[in-house]
Amino acid sequence: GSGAVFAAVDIGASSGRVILGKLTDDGPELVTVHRFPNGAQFLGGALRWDVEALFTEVVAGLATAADTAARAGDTVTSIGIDTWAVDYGLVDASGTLRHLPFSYRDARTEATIGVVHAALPPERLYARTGLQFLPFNTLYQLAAERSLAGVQALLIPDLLAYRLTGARCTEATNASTTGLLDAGTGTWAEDLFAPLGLAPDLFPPLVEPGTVVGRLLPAVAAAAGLPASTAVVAVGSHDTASAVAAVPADSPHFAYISSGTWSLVGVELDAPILTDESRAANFTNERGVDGTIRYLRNTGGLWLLQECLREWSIEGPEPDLVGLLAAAATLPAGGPTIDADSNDFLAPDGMPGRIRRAAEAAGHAAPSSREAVVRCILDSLADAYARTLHDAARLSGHRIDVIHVVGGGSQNALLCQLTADRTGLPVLAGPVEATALGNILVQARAAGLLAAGPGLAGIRAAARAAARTVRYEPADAALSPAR
Ligand code: LFR
Repeated sequence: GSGAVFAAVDIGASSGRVILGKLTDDGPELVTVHRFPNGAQFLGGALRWDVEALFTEVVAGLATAADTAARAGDTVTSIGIDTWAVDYGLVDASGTLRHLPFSYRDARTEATIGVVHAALPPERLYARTGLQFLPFNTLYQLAAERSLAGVQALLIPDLLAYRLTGARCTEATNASTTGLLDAGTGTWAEDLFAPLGLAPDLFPPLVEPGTVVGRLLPAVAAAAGLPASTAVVAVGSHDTASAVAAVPADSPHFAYISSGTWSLVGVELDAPILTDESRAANFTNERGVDGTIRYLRNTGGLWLLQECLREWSIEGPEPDLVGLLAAAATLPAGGPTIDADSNDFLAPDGMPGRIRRAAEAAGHAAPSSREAVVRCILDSLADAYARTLHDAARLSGHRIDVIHVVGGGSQNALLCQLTADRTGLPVLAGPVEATALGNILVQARAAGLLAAGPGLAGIRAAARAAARTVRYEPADAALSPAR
Protein backbone atom coordinates (compact mmCIF):
# COMPACT_ATOMS: atom_id res chain seq x y z
CA GLY A 1 0.00 0.00 0.00
CA SER A 2 0.93 3.65 -0.34
CA GLY A 3 0.58 4.30 3.39
CA ALA A 4 -2.21 6.78 2.68
CA VAL A 5 -5.31 6.42 4.85
CA PHE A 6 -8.44 8.56 5.03
CA ALA A 7 -10.55 9.44 8.05
CA ALA A 8 -14.32 9.50 7.68
CA VAL A 9 -16.35 11.29 10.32
CA ASP A 10 -19.88 9.91 9.90
CA ILE A 11 -22.56 11.11 12.29
CA GLY A 12 -26.15 9.94 12.12
CA ALA A 13 -29.12 10.96 14.20
CA SER A 14 -28.52 8.17 16.72
CA SER A 15 -24.76 7.56 16.64
CA GLY A 16 -21.47 8.78 15.24
CA ARG A 17 -18.23 7.11 14.27
CA VAL A 18 -14.76 7.84 12.99
CA ILE A 19 -13.59 5.29 10.46
CA LEU A 20 -10.19 4.86 8.84
CA GLY A 21 -10.15 3.70 5.25
CA LYS A 22 -7.32 2.44 3.11
CA LEU A 23 -7.18 1.24 -0.49
CA THR A 24 -5.51 -2.15 -0.72
CA ASP A 25 -4.99 -4.56 -3.60
CA ASP A 26 -8.02 -6.46 -2.32
CA GLY A 27 -10.20 -3.34 -2.27
CA PRO A 28 -10.94 -0.70 0.33
CA GLU A 29 -10.49 -1.67 3.98
CA LEU A 30 -12.41 0.13 6.71
CA VAL A 31 -11.68 0.13 10.43
CA THR A 32 -13.93 1.85 12.95
CA VAL A 33 -11.68 3.57 15.48
CA HIS A 34 -14.22 5.54 17.51
CA ARG A 35 -17.95 5.34 18.21
CA PHE A 36 -20.16 7.69 20.18
CA PRO A 37 -23.87 8.15 20.81
CA ASN A 38 -25.91 10.98 19.35
CA GLY A 39 -29.49 12.06 19.73
CA ALA A 40 -31.55 15.20 19.84
CA GLN A 41 -32.02 16.51 23.37
CA PHE A 42 -34.77 18.62 24.83
CA LEU A 43 -32.83 21.74 25.86
CA GLY A 44 -34.16 25.23 26.49
CA GLY A 45 -37.65 24.26 25.35
CA ALA A 46 -36.69 22.70 22.01
CA LEU A 47 -35.13 19.59 20.52
CA ARG A 48 -31.50 20.38 19.79
CA TRP A 49 -28.18 18.80 18.90
CA ASP A 50 -25.31 19.15 21.33
CA VAL A 51 -22.76 20.03 18.65
CA GLU A 52 -20.15 20.96 21.26
CA ALA A 53 -20.20 17.36 22.49
CA LEU A 54 -20.10 16.13 18.90
CA PHE A 55 -17.08 18.29 18.16
CA THR A 56 -15.28 16.90 21.22
CA GLU A 57 -16.02 13.35 20.01
CA VAL A 58 -14.79 14.17 16.51
CA VAL A 59 -11.46 15.44 17.82
CA ALA A 60 -11.15 12.43 20.16
CA GLY A 61 -11.89 10.13 17.22
CA LEU A 62 -9.32 11.87 15.03
CA ALA A 63 -6.73 11.45 17.78
CA THR A 64 -7.44 7.70 17.86
CA ALA A 65 -7.34 7.64 14.07
CA ALA A 66 -3.94 9.38 14.08
CA ASP A 67 -2.66 6.86 16.60
CA THR A 68 -4.02 3.84 14.76
CA ALA A 69 -2.57 5.05 11.46
CA ALA A 70 0.83 5.81 12.99
CA ARG A 71 1.07 2.31 14.53
CA ALA A 72 0.49 0.80 11.08
CA GLY A 73 3.06 3.13 9.50
CA ASP A 74 0.31 5.01 7.66
CA THR A 75 -0.45 8.71 7.34
CA VAL A 76 -3.91 10.29 7.57
CA THR A 77 -4.03 12.04 4.20
CA SER A 78 -7.33 13.81 4.72
CA ILE A 79 -10.56 13.98 6.72
CA GLY A 80 -14.11 13.97 5.34
CA ILE A 81 -17.28 14.72 7.29
CA ASP A 82 -20.86 13.64 6.66
CA THR A 83 -23.96 13.90 8.83
CA TRP A 84 -27.74 13.98 8.46
CA ALA A 85 -29.05 16.84 6.34
CA VAL A 86 -31.08 20.08 6.62
CA ASP A 87 -29.95 21.22 10.10
CA TYR A 88 -27.51 24.07 10.64
CA GLY A 89 -25.79 26.25 13.20
CA LEU A 90 -25.86 30.04 13.12
CA VAL A 91 -22.39 31.54 13.67
CA ASP A 92 -21.43 35.18 14.03
CA ALA A 93 -18.32 36.81 12.56
CA SER A 94 -16.16 35.55 15.44
CA GLY A 95 -17.43 32.00 14.94
CA THR A 96 -19.62 31.89 18.04
CA LEU A 97 -22.82 29.84 17.80
CA ARG A 98 -25.94 31.92 18.38
CA HIS A 99 -27.65 28.89 19.97
CA LEU A 100 -27.33 25.12 19.90
CA PRO A 101 -28.68 23.93 16.52
CA PHE A 102 -32.30 22.79 16.46
CA SER A 103 -33.15 19.23 15.50
CA TYR A 104 -35.28 18.72 12.43
CA ARG A 105 -37.65 16.76 14.69
CA ASP A 106 -38.53 19.89 16.66
CA ALA A 107 -42.15 20.88 15.98
CA ARG A 108 -41.58 24.65 15.75
CA THR A 109 -41.81 24.76 11.94
CA GLU A 110 -45.51 23.86 12.08
CA ALA A 111 -46.06 27.60 12.49
CA THR A 112 -43.78 28.75 9.67
CA ILE A 113 -44.64 26.49 6.74
CA GLY A 114 -47.65 28.63 5.91
CA VAL A 115 -45.59 31.82 6.15
CA VAL A 116 -43.03 30.45 3.68
CA HIS A 117 -45.71 29.20 1.30
CA ALA A 118 -47.47 32.58 1.37
CA ALA A 119 -44.24 34.13 0.07
CA LEU A 120 -43.33 31.27 -2.27
CA PRO A 121 -46.06 28.82 -3.28
CA PRO A 122 -45.09 25.14 -3.05
CA GLU A 123 -45.51 24.71 -6.83
CA ARG A 124 -42.93 27.42 -7.50
CA LEU A 125 -40.57 26.03 -4.87
CA TYR A 126 -40.73 22.53 -6.36
CA ALA A 127 -40.29 23.68 -9.95
CA ARG A 128 -37.12 25.46 -8.90
CA THR A 129 -35.57 23.27 -6.19
CA GLY A 130 -37.14 19.85 -6.84
CA LEU A 131 -37.12 19.22 -3.10
CA GLN A 132 -39.79 16.98 -1.55
CA PHE A 133 -41.95 18.69 1.02
CA LEU A 134 -40.85 17.78 4.51
CA PRO A 135 -41.91 20.00 7.41
CA PHE A 136 -38.30 20.36 8.49
CA ASN A 137 -36.65 21.50 5.26
CA THR A 138 -34.09 24.19 6.08
CA LEU A 139 -36.11 27.05 4.66
CA TYR A 140 -38.98 26.40 7.10
CA GLN A 141 -36.50 26.23 9.96
CA LEU A 142 -34.85 29.52 8.96
CA ALA A 143 -38.29 31.15 8.95
CA ALA A 144 -38.63 30.12 12.60
CA GLU A 145 -35.40 31.86 13.70
CA ARG A 146 -35.83 34.97 15.81
CA SER A 147 -33.11 36.86 13.92
CA LEU A 148 -30.54 36.10 11.27
CA ALA A 149 -28.80 39.47 11.56
CA GLY A 150 -25.02 39.19 11.80
CA VAL A 151 -24.84 35.40 11.38
CA GLN A 152 -24.14 32.86 8.68
CA ALA A 153 -25.84 29.47 8.51
CA LEU A 154 -23.47 26.50 8.38
CA LEU A 155 -24.97 23.07 7.72
CA ILE A 156 -23.90 20.58 10.41
CA PRO A 157 -21.00 18.96 8.48
CA ASP A 158 -19.86 22.38 7.29
CA LEU A 159 -20.06 23.65 10.87
CA LEU A 160 -17.81 20.81 12.06
CA ALA A 161 -15.40 21.44 9.15
CA TYR A 162 -15.34 25.11 10.11
CA ARG A 163 -14.47 24.23 13.71
CA LEU A 164 -11.65 22.01 12.42
CA THR A 165 -10.22 24.42 9.84
CA GLY A 166 -11.61 27.94 10.27
CA ALA A 167 -12.83 27.77 6.63
CA ARG A 168 -16.49 28.32 5.76
CA CYS A 169 -18.22 26.64 2.84
CA THR A 170 -21.49 24.95 1.94
CA GLU A 171 -21.09 21.48 0.49
CA ALA A 172 -23.37 21.02 -2.52
CA THR A 173 -25.11 17.68 -1.85
CA ASN A 174 -26.27 18.85 1.55
CA ALA A 175 -27.12 22.31 0.21
CA SER A 176 -29.69 20.59 -1.99
CA THR A 177 -31.72 19.76 1.14
CA THR A 178 -32.10 23.41 2.17
CA GLY A 179 -34.86 24.17 -0.34
CA LEU A 180 -32.77 27.05 -1.65
CA LEU A 181 -30.76 25.33 -4.39
CA ASP A 182 -31.64 25.26 -8.08
CA ALA A 183 -32.21 21.59 -8.94
CA GLY A 184 -31.06 22.01 -12.53
CA THR A 185 -27.82 23.94 -12.05
CA GLY A 186 -26.90 22.96 -8.49
CA THR A 187 -26.26 26.62 -7.65
CA TRP A 188 -28.17 28.81 -5.18
CA ALA A 189 -31.63 29.78 -6.38
CA GLU A 190 -30.85 33.44 -5.70
CA ASP A 191 -34.36 34.67 -6.45
CA LEU A 192 -35.79 32.64 -3.55
CA PHE A 193 -33.76 34.41 -0.87
CA ALA A 194 -35.28 37.92 -0.98
CA PRO A 195 -38.96 36.81 -0.80
CA LEU A 196 -38.04 34.91 2.37
CA GLY A 197 -36.12 37.86 3.81
CA LEU A 198 -32.83 35.93 3.67
CA ALA A 199 -29.52 37.65 2.92
CA PRO A 200 -27.92 36.35 -0.30
CA ASP A 201 -24.79 35.41 1.64
CA LEU A 202 -26.61 33.69 4.51
CA PHE A 203 -24.78 30.52 3.51
CA PRO A 204 -21.08 30.46 2.62
CA PRO A 205 -20.14 29.67 -1.02
CA LEU A 206 -20.86 26.23 -2.46
CA VAL A 207 -18.17 23.59 -2.93
CA GLU A 208 -18.47 20.24 -4.71
CA PRO A 209 -17.36 16.95 -3.14
CA GLY A 210 -13.64 16.43 -3.66
CA THR A 211 -12.71 20.04 -2.91
CA VAL A 212 -10.16 20.81 -0.17
CA VAL A 213 -12.08 22.88 2.40
CA GLY A 214 -9.05 23.82 4.49
CA ARG A 215 -6.28 22.57 6.77
CA LEU A 216 -6.46 21.86 10.50
CA LEU A 217 -6.29 24.81 12.87
CA PRO A 218 -3.12 24.60 15.01
CA ALA A 219 -5.07 23.91 18.24
CA VAL A 220 -7.09 21.14 16.57
CA ALA A 221 -3.99 19.61 14.99
CA ALA A 222 -2.29 19.56 18.40
CA ALA A 223 -5.32 18.01 20.13
CA ALA A 224 -5.72 15.35 17.45
CA GLY A 225 -2.01 14.61 17.11
CA LEU A 226 -2.16 15.25 13.36
CA PRO A 227 0.01 17.58 11.26
CA ALA A 228 -1.59 21.01 10.72
CA SER A 229 -1.19 20.35 7.00
CA THR A 230 -3.87 17.61 7.16
CA ALA A 231 -6.65 18.56 4.75
CA VAL A 232 -10.36 18.47 5.38
CA VAL A 233 -11.90 17.46 2.05
CA ALA A 234 -15.54 18.03 1.18
CA VAL A 235 -17.27 14.69 0.55
CA GLY A 236 -20.92 13.99 -0.10
CA SER A 237 -21.49 15.63 3.29
CA HIS A 238 -25.15 14.66 3.26
CA ASP A 239 -24.87 11.12 4.65
CA THR A 240 -27.37 9.82 2.09
CA ALA A 241 -25.26 11.23 -0.77
CA SER A 242 -22.20 9.37 0.51
CA ALA A 243 -24.22 6.18 0.98
CA VAL A 244 -25.68 6.27 -2.52
CA ALA A 245 -22.24 6.95 -4.05
CA ALA A 246 -21.02 3.70 -2.46
CA VAL A 247 -23.92 1.50 -3.61
CA PRO A 248 -22.05 -1.50 -5.07
CA ALA A 249 -24.18 -1.62 -8.23
CA ASP A 250 -22.80 -2.94 -11.49
CA SER A 251 -25.85 -2.34 -13.67
CA PRO A 252 -27.60 0.98 -14.28
CA HIS A 253 -30.98 -0.62 -13.53
CA PHE A 254 -30.74 -0.48 -9.78
CA ALA A 255 -32.76 1.12 -7.03
CA TYR A 256 -31.41 1.78 -3.56
CA ILE A 257 -32.67 1.88 -0.03
CA SER A 258 -30.33 3.74 2.29
CA SER A 259 -31.60 2.24 5.49
CA GLY A 260 -30.93 3.84 8.85
CA THR A 261 -32.94 6.19 11.06
CA TRP A 262 -34.71 7.00 7.78
CA SER A 263 -35.12 4.85 4.73
CA LEU A 264 -34.22 6.81 1.62
CA VAL A 265 -35.77 4.95 -1.28
CA GLY A 266 -35.23 5.73 -4.94
CA VAL A 267 -33.11 5.72 -8.06
CA GLU A 268 -30.18 7.69 -9.45
CA LEU A 269 -30.81 10.01 -12.39
CA ASP A 270 -28.80 12.38 -14.60
CA ALA A 271 -31.35 15.19 -14.47
CA PRO A 272 -34.08 16.30 -12.08
CA ILE A 273 -37.79 15.62 -12.60
CA LEU A 274 -39.71 18.76 -11.69
CA THR A 275 -43.20 17.90 -12.93
CA ASP A 276 -46.44 18.38 -11.02
CA GLU A 277 -46.87 14.62 -10.95
CA SER A 278 -43.50 14.24 -9.28
CA ARG A 279 -44.38 16.95 -6.78
CA ALA A 280 -47.71 15.29 -6.03
CA ALA A 281 -45.86 12.04 -5.31
CA ASN A 282 -43.49 14.07 -3.10
CA PHE A 283 -40.31 12.78 -4.72
CA THR A 284 -37.14 14.72 -4.11
CA ASN A 285 -34.32 15.61 -6.48
CA GLU A 286 -31.43 15.83 -4.06
CA ARG A 287 -27.92 16.15 -5.43
CA GLY A 288 -25.52 13.29 -5.34
CA VAL A 289 -21.77 13.17 -5.80
CA ASP A 290 -20.69 14.31 -9.29
CA GLY A 291 -23.92 16.16 -9.98
CA THR A 292 -26.05 13.01 -10.03
CA ILE A 293 -29.66 13.33 -8.90
CA ARG A 294 -30.93 11.25 -6.00
CA TYR A 295 -34.53 10.83 -7.04
CA LEU A 296 -36.07 9.44 -3.87
CA ARG A 297 -38.61 9.74 -1.15
CA ASN A 298 -37.98 9.75 2.59
CA THR A 299 -39.90 6.82 3.96
CA GLY A 300 -40.28 5.88 7.59
CA GLY A 301 -37.14 4.15 8.74
CA LEU A 302 -35.73 2.26 11.68
CA TRP A 303 -36.56 5.33 13.79
CA LEU A 304 -39.90 3.67 14.55
CA LEU A 305 -38.13 0.56 15.83
CA GLN A 306 -35.41 2.53 17.66
CA GLU A 307 -38.04 4.56 19.46
CA CYS A 308 -39.97 1.43 20.49
CA LEU A 309 -36.78 -0.14 21.85
CA ARG A 310 -36.01 3.05 23.76
CA GLU A 311 -39.52 3.12 25.23
CA TRP A 312 -39.36 -0.56 26.24
CA SER A 313 -35.97 -0.08 27.86
CA ILE A 314 -37.48 2.69 30.00
CA GLU A 315 -40.34 0.34 31.02
CA GLY A 316 -38.08 -2.51 32.09
CA PRO A 317 -34.96 -4.50 31.23
CA GLU A 318 -33.12 -3.82 27.97
CA PRO A 319 -35.18 -5.48 25.19
CA ASP A 320 -33.48 -8.24 23.21
CA LEU A 321 -33.67 -7.09 19.59
CA VAL A 322 -32.33 -10.34 18.12
CA GLY A 323 -34.97 -12.32 20.01
CA LEU A 324 -37.74 -9.90 19.05
CA LEU A 325 -36.79 -10.10 15.37
CA ALA A 326 -36.70 -13.90 15.49
CA ALA A 327 -40.16 -13.97 17.10
CA ALA A 328 -41.47 -11.38 14.62
CA ALA A 329 -40.25 -13.56 11.73
CA THR A 330 -42.45 -16.46 12.90
CA LEU A 331 -45.65 -14.36 12.78
CA PRO A 332 -47.84 -14.95 9.73
CA ALA A 333 -47.86 -12.53 6.78
CA GLY A 334 -50.85 -10.24 6.40
CA GLY A 335 -50.75 -8.76 9.90
CA PRO A 336 -51.58 -5.15 10.77
CA THR A 337 -49.79 -2.33 8.94
CA ILE A 338 -49.55 1.42 9.33
CA ASP A 339 -48.49 4.25 7.03
CA ALA A 340 -44.82 4.32 8.01
CA ASP A 341 -44.32 7.55 6.03
CA SER A 342 -46.76 9.54 8.11
CA ASN A 343 -45.47 12.71 9.76
CA ASP A 344 -47.32 11.49 12.86
CA PHE A 345 -44.22 9.42 13.64
CA LEU A 346 -41.71 12.29 13.34
CA ALA A 347 -41.50 13.33 16.98
CA PRO A 348 -39.93 11.17 19.70
CA ASP A 349 -41.73 9.45 22.63
CA GLY A 350 -44.60 7.04 23.11
CA MET A 351 -43.93 5.18 19.86
CA PRO A 352 -45.43 1.73 20.65
CA GLY A 353 -48.71 3.37 21.66
CA ARG A 354 -48.74 5.61 18.59
CA ILE A 355 -48.19 2.58 16.38
CA ARG A 356 -51.01 0.63 18.05
CA ARG A 357 -53.40 3.54 17.64
CA ALA A 358 -52.39 4.05 13.99
CA ALA A 359 -53.01 0.37 13.26
CA GLU A 360 -56.46 0.59 14.82
CA ALA A 361 -57.25 3.80 12.96
CA ALA A 362 -56.33 1.95 9.74
CA GLY A 363 -58.93 -0.69 10.59
CA HIS A 364 -56.61 -3.42 11.87
CA ALA A 365 -56.43 -5.17 15.19
CA ALA A 366 -53.78 -3.33 17.21
CA PRO A 367 -50.55 -5.36 17.49
CA SER A 368 -50.54 -6.46 21.11
CA SER A 369 -47.20 -8.16 21.84
CA ARG A 370 -43.82 -6.53 21.34
CA GLU A 371 -42.96 -8.93 18.52
CA ALA A 372 -46.25 -8.03 16.84
CA VAL A 373 -45.33 -4.33 17.03
CA VAL A 374 -41.91 -5.11 15.52
CA ARG A 375 -43.50 -7.17 12.75
CA CYS A 376 -46.02 -4.38 12.10
CA ILE A 377 -43.18 -1.86 11.70
CA LEU A 378 -41.21 -4.08 9.30
CA ASP A 379 -44.27 -5.06 7.23
CA SER A 380 -45.20 -1.38 7.01
CA LEU A 381 -41.69 -0.38 5.95
CA ALA A 382 -41.64 -3.08 3.25
CA ASP A 383 -45.02 -1.82 2.01
CA ALA A 384 -43.69 1.75 1.90
CA TYR A 385 -40.61 0.60 -0.03
CA ALA A 386 -42.70 -1.25 -2.61
CA ARG A 387 -45.02 1.74 -3.06
CA THR A 388 -42.13 4.16 -3.38
CA LEU A 389 -40.14 2.09 -5.87
CA HIS A 390 -43.26 1.56 -7.95
CA ASP A 391 -43.69 5.36 -8.08
CA ALA A 392 -40.00 5.98 -8.75
CA ALA A 393 -40.07 3.66 -11.76
CA ARG A 394 -43.33 5.13 -13.04
CA LEU A 395 -42.29 8.78 -12.67
CA SER A 396 -38.73 8.44 -13.97
CA GLY A 397 -39.14 5.70 -16.56
CA HIS A 398 -36.14 4.07 -14.90
CA ARG A 399 -36.18 0.26 -15.10
CA ILE A 400 -35.47 -1.47 -11.77
CA ASP A 401 -33.98 -4.97 -11.81
CA VAL A 402 -32.43 -5.09 -8.36
CA ILE A 403 -32.67 -3.26 -5.04
CA HIS A 404 -29.48 -2.44 -3.14
CA VAL A 405 -30.07 -2.03 0.58
CA VAL A 406 -27.18 -0.24 2.31
CA GLY A 407 -26.66 1.03 5.85
CA GLY A 408 -27.69 -0.39 9.21
CA GLY A 409 -30.96 -1.86 7.93
CA SER A 410 -29.04 -4.08 5.48
CA GLN A 411 -28.29 -6.30 8.50
CA ASN A 412 -31.97 -6.80 9.28
CA ALA A 413 -32.61 -10.09 7.46
CA LEU A 414 -36.35 -10.06 8.10
CA LEU A 415 -36.73 -6.56 6.67
CA CYS A 416 -34.62 -7.46 3.62
CA GLN A 417 -36.69 -10.59 2.95
CA LEU A 418 -39.99 -8.74 3.39
CA THR A 419 -38.69 -6.06 1.00
CA ALA A 420 -37.86 -8.68 -1.65
CA ASP A 421 -41.26 -10.33 -1.12
CA ARG A 422 -43.28 -7.12 -1.31
CA THR A 423 -41.43 -5.71 -4.35
CA GLY A 424 -40.96 -8.98 -6.19
CA LEU A 425 -37.35 -7.99 -6.83
CA PRO A 426 -34.05 -9.40 -5.61
CA VAL A 427 -32.47 -7.49 -2.75
CA LEU A 428 -28.69 -7.16 -2.43
CA ALA A 429 -27.92 -6.17 1.14
CA GLY A 430 -24.73 -4.36 2.16
CA PRO A 431 -22.42 -2.76 2.87
CA VAL A 432 -23.54 -1.71 6.32
CA GLU A 433 -20.99 1.13 6.36
CA ALA A 434 -21.84 2.47 2.89
CA THR A 435 -21.88 6.05 4.12
CA ALA A 436 -18.36 5.94 5.53
CA LEU A 437 -17.22 4.03 2.44
CA GLY A 438 -18.60 6.71 0.11
CA ASN A 439 -17.00 9.39 2.28
CA ILE A 440 -13.61 7.66 2.08
CA LEU A 441 -13.77 6.86 -1.63
CA VAL A 442 -14.46 10.49 -2.54
CA GLN A 443 -11.40 11.48 -0.52
CA ALA A 444 -9.29 8.76 -2.14
CA ARG A 445 -10.34 9.94 -5.57
CA ALA A 446 -9.50 13.56 -4.67
CA ALA A 447 -6.04 12.32 -3.62
CA GLY A 448 -5.62 10.74 -7.06
CA LEU A 449 -5.80 7.14 -5.83
CA LEU A 450 -8.94 6.18 -7.76
CA ALA A 451 -9.84 6.34 -11.42
CA ALA A 452 -11.55 9.66 -12.00
CA GLY A 453 -14.49 8.52 -14.04
CA PRO A 454 -16.62 8.40 -15.99
CA GLY A 455 -19.00 9.66 -13.32
CA LEU A 456 -19.22 7.45 -10.30
CA ALA A 457 -17.87 4.36 -12.11
CA GLY A 458 -14.51 4.38 -10.31
CA ILE A 459 -16.11 4.83 -6.92
CA ARG A 460 -18.69 2.09 -7.55
CA ALA A 461 -16.02 -0.35 -8.76
CA ALA A 462 -14.11 0.22 -5.53
CA ALA A 463 -17.35 -0.13 -3.55
CA ARG A 464 -17.98 -3.51 -5.21
CA ALA A 465 -14.50 -4.64 -4.26
CA ALA A 466 -15.20 -3.71 -0.63
CA ALA A 467 -18.69 -5.10 -0.32
CA ARG A 468 -19.80 -8.51 0.84
CA THR A 469 -23.45 -8.46 -0.10
CA VAL A 470 -26.18 -10.91 0.90
CA ARG A 471 -28.82 -11.74 -1.71
CA TYR A 472 -32.53 -12.16 -0.88
CA GLU A 473 -34.84 -13.59 -3.53
CA PRO A 474 -38.54 -12.73 -3.53
CA ALA A 475 -40.64 -15.59 -2.16
CA ASP A 476 -43.28 -15.19 -4.85
CA ALA A 477 -42.37 -13.11 -7.90
CA ALA A 478 -46.04 -13.06 -8.89
CA LEU A 479 -46.84 -10.52 -6.16
CA SER A 480 -44.80 -7.90 -7.90
CA PRO A 481 -46.12 -4.37 -7.38
CA ALA A 482 -42.76 -2.70 -8.18
CA ARG A 483 -42.62 -4.00 -11.75
C1 LFR B 1 -30.66 10.45 6.74
C2 LFR B 1 -31.02 11.90 6.45
C3 LFR B 1 -32.03 12.03 5.35
C4 LFR B 1 -32.61 13.37 5.68
C5 LFR B 1 -32.76 13.23 7.16
C6 LFR B 1 -32.86 14.50 7.92
O1 LFR B 1 -29.74 10.37 7.78
O2 LFR B 1 -29.88 12.65 6.13
O3 LFR B 1 -31.49 11.94 4.05
O4 LFR B 1 -33.80 13.65 5.03
O5 LFR B 1 -31.64 12.47 7.57
O6 LFR B 1 -31.70 15.25 7.78
